[in-house]
Amino acid sequence: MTMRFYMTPGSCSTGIHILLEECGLVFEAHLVNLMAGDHNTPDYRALNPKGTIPTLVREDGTALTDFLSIAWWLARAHPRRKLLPDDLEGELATLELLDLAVNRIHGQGFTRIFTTDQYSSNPEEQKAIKARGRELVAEGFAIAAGRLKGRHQNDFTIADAALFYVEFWADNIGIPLPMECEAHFRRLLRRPAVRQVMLEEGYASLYR
Ligand SMILES: N[C@@H](CCC(=O)N[C@@H](CS)C(=O)NCC(=O)O)C(=O)O
Repeated sequence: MTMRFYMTPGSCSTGIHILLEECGLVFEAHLVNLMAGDHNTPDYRALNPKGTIPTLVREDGTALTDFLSIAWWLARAHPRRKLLPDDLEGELATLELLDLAVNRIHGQGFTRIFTTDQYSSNPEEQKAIKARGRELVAEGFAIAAGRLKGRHQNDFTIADAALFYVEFWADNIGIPLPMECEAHFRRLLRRPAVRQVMLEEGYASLYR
């Protein structure tokens, strides 16, 4: 069976979309409209009980339901694409950066900014929650900038795809990126797989 990729344009699934393109894989893209609540339907919940995207249903019918495990599986299942370094230290550095982007910058920072009402319905509290989100995002990018220093310019691992989607969000809502992250974002925008994904997800006109 063809792989099925459940995604929402411009969301965290964009990072996985890039990795699927980098691997040159054939898959069916299934759009999940979060605003319409597609992720809460019984059919979707049967695939991914957390009701989140991305979800990847593999050729054997088994589903992976979070960014980290999908990215890790793609890298391990397609070793020739070199999406993970061969050495242990390189692998650990990738895991750290992946965690920073997905769990901290996205999970703790952007989640407070984009889904503030999940934290409080009080407008005054919401202001403070959004401000804390921006602080966490800025701190996270400062750490990421330090990790990017001294890396080989052509390196592209699963962590780069994760850092890309949070940089993309920052760029879209006007959060300034540290110099190293800005350069990283611009460099990735030139990769053919990233250009393809931007085109397919409807963002090509923003990044020519
Ligand atoms: N840590 C999860 C985060 C996934 C996530 O939060 N995705 C968001 C979109 S960027 C989502 O599905 N939101 C809908 C919801 O949580 O109700 C992962 O790595 O997959």
